[in-house]
Amino acid sequence: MKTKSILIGLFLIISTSTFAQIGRTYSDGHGGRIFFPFGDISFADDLVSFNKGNPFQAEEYSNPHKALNIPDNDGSGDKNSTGIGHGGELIVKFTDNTLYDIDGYDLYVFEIGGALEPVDVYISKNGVEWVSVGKTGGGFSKIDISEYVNKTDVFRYVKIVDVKDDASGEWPGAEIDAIGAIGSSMNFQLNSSVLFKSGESTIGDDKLSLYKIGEKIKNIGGLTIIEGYTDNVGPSENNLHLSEARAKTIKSFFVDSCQIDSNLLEIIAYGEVNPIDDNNTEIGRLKNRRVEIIVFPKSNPNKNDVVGIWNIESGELHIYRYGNIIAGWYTEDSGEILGELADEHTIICKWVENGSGESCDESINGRNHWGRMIMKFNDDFTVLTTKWGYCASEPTKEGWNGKRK
Ligand SMILES: [Ca+2]
Ligand SMILES: [Ca+2]
Ligand SMILES: [Ca+2]
Repeated sequence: MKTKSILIGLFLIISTSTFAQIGRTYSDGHGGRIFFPFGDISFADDLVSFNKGNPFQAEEYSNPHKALNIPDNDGSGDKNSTGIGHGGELIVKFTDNTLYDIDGYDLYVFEIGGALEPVDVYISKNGVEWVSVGKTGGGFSKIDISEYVNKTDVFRYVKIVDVKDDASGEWPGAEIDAIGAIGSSMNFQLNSSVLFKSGESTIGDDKLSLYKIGEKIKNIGGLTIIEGYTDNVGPSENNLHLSEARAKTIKSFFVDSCQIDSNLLEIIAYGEVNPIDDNNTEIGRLKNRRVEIIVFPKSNPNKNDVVGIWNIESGELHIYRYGNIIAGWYTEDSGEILGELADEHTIICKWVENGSGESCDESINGRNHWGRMIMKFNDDFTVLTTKWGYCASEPTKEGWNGKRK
């Protein structure tokens, strides 16, 4: 009985708060799916610039905004991608996340089309100085930035340059659907005018946004960097000190008012460098006076684990894990698994797919076929048994079981 109420409690948490932001897998366009620990926020958000190549595709297939946000090319005639053209250059920016080096691959370029034209990839902290991190192409779109960067560096910009491959076929140049950071932090940008009085470093009355961010930091549980920035009015030395004092104040708030471990909070004072807008205008200066908070996920990889490939009756099930976040996919009907680790041997999740015996009124990730599921693993993680249901009903059906591949 006690177990049941705990399970119901977890379902409520999953269905109301975490689905929008927990990790999930996305179709790689070639029959598999790629796991992004932070889900939808992991992808590039803003267009910085686009220089079309020559020749380039028809205007309607060269809209650079189609390379932003989550991968959404569904293989139909409507191209949700950007044909950058021969030698074309696309620069995008992450705003609610940043890219950093994790173990393994860090960056994924979703390129579509049969030819998979190669592109050179560069990353930057500030949009000015660029680091070359290699090339994608030939069906290989993952990039590991580890040999080019320091472990602690965070990057906000990605530049993609088409390498003018001769064998690019009917459509010249690479077609980019999305650009995502597998190694992704979660970022918050707070305007100093909301947090502080002009020129001061004490927090004003409106603390709600800080409390909310504090909650997220506690849920995510990893290292958090608090960055202070100012505009360029006044001596740069003063601006540096002000940005440092403000970052320290935010850190103290998280420690004292949100009970966050101070060892997990670092501050960096930037002063007037790395402006995000024009310091020659009032609105630009307002935007540049800011605090940025970068939250890294806490990773706890575990050898004996639910993570891996499982043979189930209808094909394969792939399970990924980041902390207690569980995401996966299965080969049948392009299925997705979204959930959390309830204990070492139990996953509470939802399955989501293109077709099933019942269609639900509500949709998840744009799909109406889904249901609740509980996965149980045996002691040595070799056998998986599940209970599942349709839509929001109790997961009581049996028979979707598996063995580790
Ligand atoms: Ca993003
Ligand atoms: Ca890496
Ligand atoms: Ca797209």
